[in-house]
Amino acid sequence: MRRPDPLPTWEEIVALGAEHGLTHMGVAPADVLQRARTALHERKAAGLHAGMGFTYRNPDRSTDPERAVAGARSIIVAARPYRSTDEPDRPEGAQARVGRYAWVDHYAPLRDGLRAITQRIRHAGQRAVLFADDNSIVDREVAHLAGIGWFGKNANILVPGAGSYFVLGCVVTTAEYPVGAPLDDGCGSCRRCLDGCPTGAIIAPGVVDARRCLAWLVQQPGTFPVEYRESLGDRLYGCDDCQEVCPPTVRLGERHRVPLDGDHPPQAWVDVLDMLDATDDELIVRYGRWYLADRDPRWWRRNALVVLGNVAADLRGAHLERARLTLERYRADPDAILAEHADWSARRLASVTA
Ligand code: B12
Ligand code: SF4
Ligand code: SF4
Repeated sequence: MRRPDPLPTWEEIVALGAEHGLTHMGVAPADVLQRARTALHERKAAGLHAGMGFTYRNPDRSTDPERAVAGARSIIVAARPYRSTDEPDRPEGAQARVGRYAWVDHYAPLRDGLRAITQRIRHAGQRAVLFADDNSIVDREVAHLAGIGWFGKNANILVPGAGSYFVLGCVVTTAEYPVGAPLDDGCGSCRRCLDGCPTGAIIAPGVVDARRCLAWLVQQPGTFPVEYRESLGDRLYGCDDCQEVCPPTVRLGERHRVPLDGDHPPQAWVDVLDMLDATDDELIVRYGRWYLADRDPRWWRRNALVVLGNVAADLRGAHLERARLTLERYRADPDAILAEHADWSARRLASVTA
């Protein structure tokens, strides 16, 4: 039988992570995440989770590292930047905007880096399991405890000197590494994110009401709330407003940019008329790595119809004609939800072009 390797030092772990683009790393203690557990229970009871599953499905599990890895002693946390070196220009036509984190798959390279660390620790005879955007652990709380960044009032983790355009992941392990300490608040008296959220979803510093948050409303199944349809503007998937107004993120994020590598071309803009003409199979091929409630592309079409209602008035000539025909076609769709959204958009277009 192979003898275990020596446990990699913390410096070796950091170097291994850096090889994979993990620019900031730290260690959190493998204790119950008590603050996050309380917040999940309280916000769920108050309805702020808007029916979301994810970490809310079982708060006692998603806040207990011991249930993720028996005998866990440390949580190695890593951040990988996703602000890109290229900023694709908005093409012509009925274009919808995609949140930066979803332009390409940034979680795949994050997981590659975490996997390399996991394997190195396992070769030393310790247990280690990676989690990134997984329902088993609350990523931001462990990043906060590891001292990777501070909790911004927009609820994102802000890396000092770099801002919040980072995806987060961790390795829960039985190996022991020296733990970090939470950082001091870096927001000060700023409150731009609270004031800049288009729907007022940040109801208190660090507290998002998902019932109003566009990032959740585009993901949830069912009817898009009428009161937030105009606020959706041209967003199809994700919302970056509370980060786009954040001074440290906008200014300092310049220093951490990554090239847009991925299996697909970057999807910063989507032509909603093309989207509304596509088949289910075509949509799954193009956007299948995005979260999709019920695995049903009708929710992407629903979002595309609302965006079309919001952007169609700026279209001209053949684009405008195609938008009108598309909305008329969907108004007669046998899917009552799509027909209702098309009707809303057609009426909005008629009212602003009258
Ligand atoms: C559910 C979820 C969502 C939901 C709910 C978001 C939310 N704020 O909870 C929705 C769909 C809305 C969402 C949106 C987004 N998400 Co999201 N999401 C998650 C997920 C799956 C769970 C988050 C969770 O458990 N929330 C529960 C509540 C309790 O947590 P919280 O709001 O962070 O609460 C803490 C603070 O309130 C803090 N706190 C307590 N007291 C105080 C007081 C003050 C003054 C402050 C400032 C804070 C504070 O302590 C609480 C407990 O930790 C994680 C992945 C994961 N497994 O963790 C990704 C994750 C949080 N999402 C992420 C991203 C990138 C986004 C978006 C930017 C995507 C986009 N462009 O659309 C937006 C940002 C919206 C926002 N402002 O939060 C990243 C965040 C990266 C980062 N740098 O912080 C994560 C970590 C995914 C990942 N692994 O990279 N998301
Ligand atoms: S993601 Fe958009 S809607 Fe949600 S809190 Fe941030 S700015 Fe508001
Ligand atoms: S906009 Fe201001 S208050 Fe909000 S997270 Fe950024 S620095 Fe903090």
